[in-house]
Amino acid sequence: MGGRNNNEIGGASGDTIEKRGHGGQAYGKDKEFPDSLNSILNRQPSFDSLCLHGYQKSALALCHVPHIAPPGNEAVNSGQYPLVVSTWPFLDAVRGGWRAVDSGLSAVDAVVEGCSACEELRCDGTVGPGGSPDENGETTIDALVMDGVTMEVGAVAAMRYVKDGIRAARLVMEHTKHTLLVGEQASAFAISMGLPGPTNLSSSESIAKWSKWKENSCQPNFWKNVVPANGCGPYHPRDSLDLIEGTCSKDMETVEPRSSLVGLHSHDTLAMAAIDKMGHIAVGTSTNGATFKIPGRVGDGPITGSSAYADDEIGACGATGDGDIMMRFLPCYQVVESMRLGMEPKLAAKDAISRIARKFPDFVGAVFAINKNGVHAGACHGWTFQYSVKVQK
Ligand code: SD4
Repeated sequence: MGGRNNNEIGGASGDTIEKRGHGGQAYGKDKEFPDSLNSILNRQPSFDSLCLHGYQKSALALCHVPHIAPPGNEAVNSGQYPLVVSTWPFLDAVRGGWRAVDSGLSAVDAVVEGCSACEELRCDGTVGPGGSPDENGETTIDALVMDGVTMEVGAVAAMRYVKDGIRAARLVMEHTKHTLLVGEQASAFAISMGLPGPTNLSSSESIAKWSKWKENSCQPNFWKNVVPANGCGPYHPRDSLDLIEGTCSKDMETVEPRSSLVGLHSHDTLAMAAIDKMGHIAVGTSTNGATFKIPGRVGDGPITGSSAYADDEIGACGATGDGDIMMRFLPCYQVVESMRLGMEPKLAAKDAISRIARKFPDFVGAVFAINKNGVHAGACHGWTFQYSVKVQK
């Protein structure tokens, strides 16, 4: 899954692709969709207002993100709720969230149900158990939930042995005065509060992936300025004198572009936002984080304002991409605060991404933005991005 190459989402470079999921009818500039995308979109013909919005990497440094509102589809982007949005074509997650809001449950319930559906399905092999292994071959979970009514947040990071990331995050939010629990203590907390575990989060797929990476001399990896530069650890800081004298040439590291570490198929985050029937907003995230991360690494997934942010007064944002870079900029906080100052979602999304791209031109990432009326947009840098939206027909 993931569907992030140009072939999968259709051809017109730099144009937004939007498609209703009924009858295989394509709107907008891109009339033809490849079978892979059509089969996803047509799987549930009753979801005729579940849309995928695709933003393609362009030759420009910043993705070119026009939005084409096809005839008859204006309502989708002109503001409407209830509404559920997620990064990527995580359609089952969106359906899970939609069922909750549609039956009158809260926005928090919706993001928890939606993210949980993806964890159970192990979406993309990067959410829930059995996904992206770290350097030790272990799968861990980062997750967050935020209630835009109360501004309460619960999150877990680098959580081991418990597969239900978003439910653990909700337990933190609802049963503690903390915001973020980490590692084995987060697992112990989740289990003590009734979630199943301890569970081995590895799968045959994650172990196979890890073994292949080991065979490839542990490349690519997230180390820098260490020896050995191009092999497996244990690693040691490279002597700074060596650097000055240039005597390190025999162990010179190949500088990997960031996109080879976090790019196309190495990791994804499910970030989801929901507006319920009362107009209340919540966001949730769940991810295994970066594949082959250094054990102990926490990405942007459980960081408030980075992977997601919600404020009932304004709207919400969800993010995906190179969390190590993105968490330095709190792009989702930026998006919501820009909207507070009057920016439309589209401009706020573009602005947040371009702030990062100016400092890190090779970063890979994307955000979606929604305002409290349900107007939505996305922006990306360095890859092709799609987000999924479900509103009432
Ligand atoms: C991370 N941002 O841990 C997450 C992973 C991700 O698209 O979003 N990938 O860095």
